[in-house]
Amino acid sequence: SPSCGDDKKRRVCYYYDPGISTVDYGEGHVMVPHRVTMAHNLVAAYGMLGDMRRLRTAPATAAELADFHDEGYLALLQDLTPDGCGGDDGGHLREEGGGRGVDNPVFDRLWDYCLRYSGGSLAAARTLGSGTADIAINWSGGMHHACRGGARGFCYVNDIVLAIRELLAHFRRVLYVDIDVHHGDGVQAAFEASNRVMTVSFHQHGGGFFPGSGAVADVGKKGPGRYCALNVPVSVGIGDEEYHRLFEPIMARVMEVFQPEAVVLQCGADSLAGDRLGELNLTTRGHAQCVSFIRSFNLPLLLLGGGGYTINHVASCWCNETAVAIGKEIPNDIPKHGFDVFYKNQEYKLHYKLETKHLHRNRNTANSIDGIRMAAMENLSKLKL
Ligand code: ZL4
Ligand code: CA
Ligand code: ZN
Repeated sequence: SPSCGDDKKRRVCYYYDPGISTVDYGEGHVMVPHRVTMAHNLVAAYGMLGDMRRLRTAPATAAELADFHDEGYLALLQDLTPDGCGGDDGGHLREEGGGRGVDNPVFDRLWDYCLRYSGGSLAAARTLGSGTADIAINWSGGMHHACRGGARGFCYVNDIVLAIRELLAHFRRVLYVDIDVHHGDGVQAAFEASNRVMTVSFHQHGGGFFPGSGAVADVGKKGPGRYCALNVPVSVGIGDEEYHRLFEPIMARVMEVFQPEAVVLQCGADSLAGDRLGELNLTTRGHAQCVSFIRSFNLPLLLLGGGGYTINHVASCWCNETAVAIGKEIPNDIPKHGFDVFYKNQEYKLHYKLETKHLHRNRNTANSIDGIRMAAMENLSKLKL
């Protein structure tokens, strides 16, 4: 079956900065920036680089980051060193709200890493704004938890907020869709007061799962931006079919009522089955179906990465979604490309299969899915622009 919703080609612009490939969050940390390089190597091995435009990506500047972030926080971030200067508790960055944790370590070249992944998302947004591409891709972006004044959930700079603010200079209304397994809290918070940005997050919710916000009743603060935040919480073990019984009708209605002029899709791959952190059961096809469904609306589209902690799955997922963006069929057999060893335990197939014992028992029911869909539709019916 085809991996994309329609055969029509799109002009795709692809941003990859090799400077992120050796960034290391530290011993044993679950976030591995090298997964983006793995995805890139797969994209190249499948011969897709010739199907996309590639522009030189300059790292962002501190001034560009200051468009959203607090100057004091940026000064701290820029001066941090792994030895602890400017840090707080032996090499970890204080979270906004005062929490201290191992989630946001201070590592070598942290500032440079932030400038590079943000530079990619900003360049991608500018290309869409100029109208010279239909789809722009930056798999190293999608850091949806970062706050104005602090790091949170492995995210230091919120490249998504920066990219959306750039898009707002060109488009009347921007839709943000987040299929990462975690709630897109940082992006929601940044635009809660605005009716020019609608944020929609699908996420695992309940049982203390991070960050804990994003109940279906969470529709944003009182004011003009109310109901421009939509949350679709699901329980452990949801699979493709049930996910799309939510995703497609809800997103079709969002398109009708919000009428966006551009869309940002955060493609966090931690919603895939077998992720180290997420506990959902999506396949690479089910995940990519979100991309092809959003693509079918034919609006300027920014595709970003995000979470994803079983790195061979992440690379397979984003490589396949690059093919979906282009509108190209690619074979399931991973080409020999010198990095094949990473894909041995998925038998060198792009669309990996997991044994049932590696899946999470589905805690969603037909009734719970219908209930969430109806509650989300009810929230959407209250959106008046
Ligand atoms: C780790 O193994 O739920 C960090 C983080 C580092 C290495 C060694 C330390 C071991 C899992 C996570 C101790 C780990 C304890 N190391 C982590 C409340 C928490 C405090 C920290 O996909 N402990 C915090 C953040 C979430 C919490 C998820 C998702 C980002 C995104 C977009 C962010 N934080 C409890 C957890 C490990 C680690 C192993 C970890 N952290 C799992 N979940 C969290 O949405 C990019
Ligand atoms: Ca999400
Ligand atoms: Zn995540």
